[in-house]
This record gives sequence, C-alpha cells and structure tokens, in this order.
Amino acid sequence: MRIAVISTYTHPTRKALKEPSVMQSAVPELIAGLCPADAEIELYNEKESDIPLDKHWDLVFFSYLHAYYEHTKVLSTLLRQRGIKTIAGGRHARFYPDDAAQWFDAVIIGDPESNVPAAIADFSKGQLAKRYELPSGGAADIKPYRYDLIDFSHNRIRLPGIEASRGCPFTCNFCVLTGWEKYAFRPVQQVIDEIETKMVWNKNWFGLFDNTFIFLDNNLGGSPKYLRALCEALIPKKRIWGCALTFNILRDEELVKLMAKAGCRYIYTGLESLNPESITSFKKGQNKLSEVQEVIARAFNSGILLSFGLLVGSDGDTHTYLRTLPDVLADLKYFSITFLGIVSPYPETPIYTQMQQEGRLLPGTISRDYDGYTLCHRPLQMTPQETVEHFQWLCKELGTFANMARHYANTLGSSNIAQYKKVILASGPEILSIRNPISNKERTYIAGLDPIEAWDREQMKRLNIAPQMLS
Ligand code: B12
Ligand code: SF4
Repeated sequence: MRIAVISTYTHPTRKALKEPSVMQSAVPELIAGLCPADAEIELYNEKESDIPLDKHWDLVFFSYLHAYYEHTKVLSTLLRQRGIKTIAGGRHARFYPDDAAQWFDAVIIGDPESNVPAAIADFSKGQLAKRYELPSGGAADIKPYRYDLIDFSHNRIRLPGIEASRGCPFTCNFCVLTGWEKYAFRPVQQVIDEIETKMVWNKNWFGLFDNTFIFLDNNLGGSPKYLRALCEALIPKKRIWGCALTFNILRDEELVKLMAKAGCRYIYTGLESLNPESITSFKKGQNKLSEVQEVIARAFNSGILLSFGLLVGSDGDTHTYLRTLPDVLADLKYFSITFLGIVSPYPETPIYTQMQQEGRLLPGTISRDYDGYTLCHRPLQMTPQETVEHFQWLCKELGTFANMARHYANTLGSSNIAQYKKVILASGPEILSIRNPISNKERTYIAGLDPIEAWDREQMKRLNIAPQMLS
C-alpha cells in the first residue's frame, strides 16, 4: 500500500512562497508511525516543498490549519480525480466534518492514534467509511513518530519535535484548544525513550544541532509537577531543547533554573499584550504584566532565550497603546519578539461566538482569512483599517536589524551556560522574520477584501469549488 501524508501550507502574503522554519507540523511523522510496517510511506510538508501531484499513491492523509482549507480542497479534488482516496483530519476537520465530507473520501474527527489504524484497515478491505470518530486513549496512547522519514534536506534549519502532553489547563478565549482538548500528559519515561531511541537529529550543521529538539506541546508547563519530573529525567541525557509555556512556570525561579539545567535554552510564551485591558479581554489572567520585567531577567540570566508573541486587534487595544509599544519594549530592554500577529477569532473559540453575537465579524470572511495575519473582526476601539495600519507599522518597527543588534547586546552576556550564546545568535533572524507576512503591498490584510492565491483561484473556478464562508 502506498500512502502519502501531506501537511499543507499557504503563505500569509498569498504569494507562492515557501518558508522553511525551525518548527514544522509533526503530523506527517505522527501518522506514519500509525501506518502498517509494510506500507510504503512518503511525507510531505508544503511549507518546505511542493507536492508532486502527478505521483501515484493509494491513500493520502491531509493535515491543514483553517487558512489552508481552500487550498487543501483543491489538492484533494485533483488527487480524487485520479482515483486516489483522501482522508482529512485535524482541528478544522473536527469542527466542520460535514463540510469536509464534500471534498475528502473520509474525515477523521477524533485523535489519530485510534482512528488512523481503523481507517487503513477498512481501506485495505475496500470499505473506507465516510467518518471516523473512535474515542481516544489519551496522551499515553501517543506512539513514537517515524522520525526516520523526515527529509532534513528540504529544510536545513528544521528541528525534530515531540509531544509530551496534549491540551492545556488554561482557557484563553481566542485559543483553539479552549473547550475542546482535555489536558493530559504522557508518562515521562515514554517521552525520554522516544527522544533517546527514536529521534533522528538534523545533521545539516556539522554537529551543531544534532543534539537539539523541540517540544511541540501548546503548553509544556500545564502541570509544574510533571514538568519538574520531565526535567529531572532529561538532566543526564544532556540534550538541548525548546518549548512553549506560560507565566505559571516563568514566575517559579527554581523551576526555571531546573529547566536550564535539563537543557532548555528556548521558551516561547504567548504574552499577547502589554496592555492590561487586552489581557483581560483575552481572559489570559495567568500573564501578570507586573511580573514581565522579572520574568525576562530570570529566563535570560538562567541561560534561556525567552521569546514573546504579541497580538494586535483585541478589544483592549487603543491607538496610544499600539503607538507606544516599541518604547515600552525598549524600556524593558526586550527586543526578541518573534511572533507578531492579528488575533484570529477561530470559529471553534469563545471569541468567535462573542464576535458573531455582537455582529462584529467582517463581511465576506472565508476560511483562507483565518491565517493569524488578516483581520476578521471589528475591534472595539479602532476601525479595521486603523488596526491593520498599526499592525503593519509594528512589524516594520520591531523587525529591524537595529533591534536584532540590541537583542544581542542585551542578552549575549546574561549567561555562560553551555550552548546559550549559540541559541541567542541563531535567534536574531527570527526577529527580522516578523516582517515576512506583510510583504505583499497589494494585500489589505482585511478579511473579505483580498483575493486568494492565483493558482488556487484558477483551480477552484475550474473545479467548481466554492470557498467556505465564515461570516
Ligand atoms: C508547528 C506549528 C506551526 C507551523 C506548522 C503549522 C501546522 N500545519 O501545524 C507553522 C509555523 C506554519 C505555524 C503557523 C501558525 N500557527 Co501554529 N503551531 C504549530 C505548533 C507549535 C505545533 C503543531 C504540531 O505539529 N503539533 C503536533 C501535532 C502532532 O499536533 P497538531 O498539529 O496539533 O495535530 C493534532 C490534531 O489536530 C490532529 N491532526 C492534525 N492533522 C491531522 C490530520 C489527520 C489525517 C488526522 C487523523 C489528525 C490530525 O492530530 C494531532 C494530534 O492530536 C502548534 C501548537 C501545537 N502543539 O499543536 C501551533 C498551532 C497549530 N498554531 C497556531 C497558530 C495560531 C498559528 C499562527 C496563526 C501563528 C502562531 N501563533 O504561530 C500561524 C499561522 C497558521 C495559519 N495560517 O492558520 C494554533 C492554531 C491555529 C489553527 N488554525 O488552528 C496552534 C494550535 C497554537 C495555539 N494553541 O494557538 N504553526
Ligand atoms: S495558555 Fe496558550 S495554549 Fe493554553 S489556552 Fe491559553 S493560548 Fe491556549
């Protein structure tokens, strides 16, 4: 049986661009790990390379985020015209199974661990069902990924990733996990065994990164007790790793130091805003703005690069806040913002329901607009145009060589722990990358106003595929 697993991608500029980066979707190697041992499996990640649509497979699994849905419908339709069976899964498919059923032979709604083997078994008997919804055994059911199938030549900077947990105990109102994914973690020993015996390292950099991986968890710090046990087990392994977590951990001096000792050199935290009203409107009370200064110092002094993500477009945002944000960051001597986006009211989130009830979703919004860089709703205190102008100005103002130099100057000397300086030096280009999504001058970045990619537009017209309207 020839199986392809495809993680699709469309660039936020809506140009036909690739953007290889350190973090990639792990779904292809996850699903490959659930396929029969004798299957011929190929993994594709469209963020790194194009999909060879003329190849023949018997079965194709698709993974996509909301913004890639239109494009994935096109790919699936083209393959189905050649007799190839396609299966959709992931958060968008889970929320819109009936819509997806029009474009794929089968839709998986539950976790892959129980449903992928069931779908493959049915397919081999010629009895693929339309829908798979078997219950999941939880995070402990996660099987080792097929790291051996990752092709690091397509993306020289990619790092292997692993999940230690799924879900998150917090309930931020804009997050796709809220109300959907129960927080649960894997036994520590299972995680350690997978890292030590299955993980395949990126050998592109003459040994520089062949000890380095990332935790893909939405929040590795959901349980401080679990994180502590994981760190204790990692210390003797002498690996270098990064993760995402939030203030409940960052405020704990002893735990941050333990993480550093266990090899953590990078933490991503969705700070989201430095404006208290915006934090309140996001229901992200775990981020205490009064602690930001000490949290930054604690991480860097412990030898960990702390990267904050910020969002524009919340109800708390004002002209003054957005205009003075670069000065506030400069006062904090903090320059390593590596993610700057526009808050996206994903349809399964509480914020979407609120926007819908208040009639604030912008007209003509389609799933393509839900890319995290396009305004899909009307903020309370600004017009859509003003919001986007602020966002674009901030991308240009913060993603500069000067900020990269300030970041190096302020953080390189903070710690002498092994590998810290290497990680700081490698992080500089990420600061510049926050300009990438806005580099199309022809886009308004307002939902309902910008045409989708030329190739997808042509194919959708030819194949009679309508976009999914979300407002
Ligand atoms: C790597 C990553 C990326 C990569 C790759 C994206 C991708 N295709 O996943 C890149 C850099 C492109 C990216 C970009 C963005 N991302 Co991102 N990203 C992640 C991250 C850190 C890891 C994804 C991953 O590989 N996880 C491990 C795999 C195994 O799990 P998974 O992808 O969650 O899939 C699970 C299920 O959905 C399901 N599943 C998924 N696909 C399929 C397919 C089949 C057939 C089946 C059976 C099951 C299945 O199985 C998995 C296990 O349960 C997640 C956080 C996270 N932990 O998931 C965020 C996450 C996916 N990103 C998110 C966001 C908001 C963004 C951005 C807007 C900006 C940002 N904040 O980073 C942009 C733009 C996205 C867009 N255009 O819509 C959100 C959700 C977005 C969404 N549309 O649902 C997440 C969940 C983080 C969060 N909590 O906010 N991201
Ligand atoms: S802390 Fe992060 S992962 Fe958890 S609910 Fe909030 S945004 Fe989602």
